Amino acid sequence: MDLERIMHNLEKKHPGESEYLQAVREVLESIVEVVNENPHFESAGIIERIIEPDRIFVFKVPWLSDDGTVNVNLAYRVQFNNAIGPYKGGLRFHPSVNLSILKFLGFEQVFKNSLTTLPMGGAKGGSDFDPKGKSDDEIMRFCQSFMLELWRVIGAETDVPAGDIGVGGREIGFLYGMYKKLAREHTGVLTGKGINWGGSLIRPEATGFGSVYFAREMLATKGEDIKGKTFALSGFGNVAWGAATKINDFGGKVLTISGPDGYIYDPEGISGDKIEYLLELRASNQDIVKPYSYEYPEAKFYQGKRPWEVKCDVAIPCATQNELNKEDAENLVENGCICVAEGANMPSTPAAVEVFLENKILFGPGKAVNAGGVSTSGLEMSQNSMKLNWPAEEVDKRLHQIMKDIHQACVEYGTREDGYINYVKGANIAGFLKVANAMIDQGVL
Ligand code: NDP
Ligand code: 2IT
Repeated sequence: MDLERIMHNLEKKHPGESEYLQAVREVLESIVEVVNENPHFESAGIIERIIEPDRIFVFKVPWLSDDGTVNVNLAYRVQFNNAIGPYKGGLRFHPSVNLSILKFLGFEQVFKNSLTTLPMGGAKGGSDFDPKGKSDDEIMRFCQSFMLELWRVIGAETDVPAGDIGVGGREIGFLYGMYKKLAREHTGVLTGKGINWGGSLIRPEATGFGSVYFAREMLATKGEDIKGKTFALSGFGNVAWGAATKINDFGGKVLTISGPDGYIYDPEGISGDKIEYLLELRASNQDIVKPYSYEYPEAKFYQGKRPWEVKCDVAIPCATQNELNKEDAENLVENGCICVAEGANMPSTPAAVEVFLENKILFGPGKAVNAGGVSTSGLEMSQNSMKLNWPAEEVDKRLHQIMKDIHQACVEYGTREDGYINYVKGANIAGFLKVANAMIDQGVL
């Protein structure tokens, strides 16, 4: 496989799509040997086919503010690959959303979903709409207008969206309501639904819980445990909340959380009431991080800074892509961090990943670590198909087993001769093989 030629062609076709090109290069670098050992992948054009999405829908979303102003946002659905199951992946509402970001997320989702052991293809969608500061009515009107277009191209057996940044239970409710009205059916077309109308228990917690289950498996390879360890987390959204909760359950201490404006360092640990308090702030649409330091004077707010300067045993970035750079990685390693588990999608820059691998610390890439979210979405789809609900313990048990299985796949494909587990390679190879073999079976499409 001529990696540089493939990347050169892709860059020429999609100039400036930096996140997408970054994600493709990372996967191709990991699988180059496997592709070279399997010439039938090359002769079937698997690489050229797997790096481009099947199709992309782009549409405008007009909506009315409470004061009567007309607004127009841009929205997308990237259907990347459905070789192993219906397209599946979240929707992101954030002002930074563009095609490059959604293509990178859709591409990552293909391999992540393959790792989950469940039959799901990869997709991603969203809009440059900013939910911050909007009223519930405005969010509802936006979601309804968004679904007025999207409903034509999704379906329970075709393409099943879910949440991501800026899309949680409230947004899924409004989106689902509109879909149901248009399609005249009550079906598992979205995941992350409310518990009384088709949702699964544990789905809200699943990405964070799964990330901690995965980190626990990583630590166990070194004879280490979560109990007594200190954790630096970024973000305080859905993923960080679930992770913080589970770290506390396992006896770890969460030292930091962050927002776009800075981070909080709480030397006494963020647990119990403090997590509840953050949930309250979040629900009130306020700036979520700073007020914490007023409520809990033992904590300090560091304006404009990122949590990676704090001494910790384990770091779990849970905010957004490229939020942890080379310097941050060097800081973490220097301060004795032994494990970095990516709760977010692609939060570490390529240079940061290199630092982790060179220093042989445990490094888990997002597509393995945060796969618990979409796995539990897959479990929600199973429950919808069977028209029944599993109890929380059942879902959690399955989630836990899936995370163990993903870890095992990474160990199988990523263990080097010197015994170091390269989870990046392991996850990419394991995820790739299943999709590539399915594509071979199904012919050139
Ligand atoms: P949320 O919208 O619930 O939370 C996002 C968090 O990141 C918030 O704390 C937000 O702060 C912060 N944030 C957003 N943009 C930035 C930025 N530019 N700089 C610093 N902080 C920022 O999203 P999720 O928790 O769902 O998603 C977080 C990450 O996890 C994303 O990478 C997502 O793709 C990934 N992920 C999510 C899954 C899920 O099931 N939800 C599954 C797998 C991965 P604020 O609110 O102040 O803006
Ligand atoms: O990045 C992700 O895996 C998600 N946002 C969850 C996708 C899903 O379909 O549950």
